[in-house]
Amino acid sequence: MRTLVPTFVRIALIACCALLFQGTGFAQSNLVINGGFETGDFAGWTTSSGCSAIVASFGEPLECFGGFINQVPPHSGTWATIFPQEAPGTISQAITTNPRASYELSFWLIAVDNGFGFSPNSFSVSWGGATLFSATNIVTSGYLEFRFVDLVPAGDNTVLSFTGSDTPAALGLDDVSVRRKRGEKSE
Ligand SMILES: [Ca+2]
Repeated sequence: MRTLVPTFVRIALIACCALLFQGTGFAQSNLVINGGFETGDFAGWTTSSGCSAIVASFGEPLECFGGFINQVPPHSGTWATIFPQEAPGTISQAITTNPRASYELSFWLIAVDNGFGFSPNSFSVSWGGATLFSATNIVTSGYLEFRFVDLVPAGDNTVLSFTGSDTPAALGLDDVSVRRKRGEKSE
């Protein structure tokens, strides 16, 4: 279930929907803690992946990963999460959710080849244990936005989880947001 959409279509959709959201009051606060990783670490997130998932800044050495210079830029700010190893890394966060509401998830993903090629790599995202998107050998020329709407929560908490691997270079993940849709019944 890929949601890759040409850039011009995305821009048009975002412009269109930004106006709609403005009109309907859709935009709610981001429920993800440290969704842009700007603490410089995994504050708010859970990970046990060692060097398979790292919060990194562009051009800095990865002490956790042999001192290689990080070639993955952030989407915004200074920091992003990278998945630089053949062994998959996973990060997750339990989002406080209202069982009667619905939610929108957005994040940005990039594949960097460092001159060594993109493949093999893998990436997946799950919401409440259900896989929303999974792909291998992803190729990008820059950050792509992924957006999932009308997500049903698993309960009072819904676990959002990302898993990535990249053998020749790295995948980058940044600006993760989960927003509640306005208009549902209050609890
Ligand atoms: Ca960031």
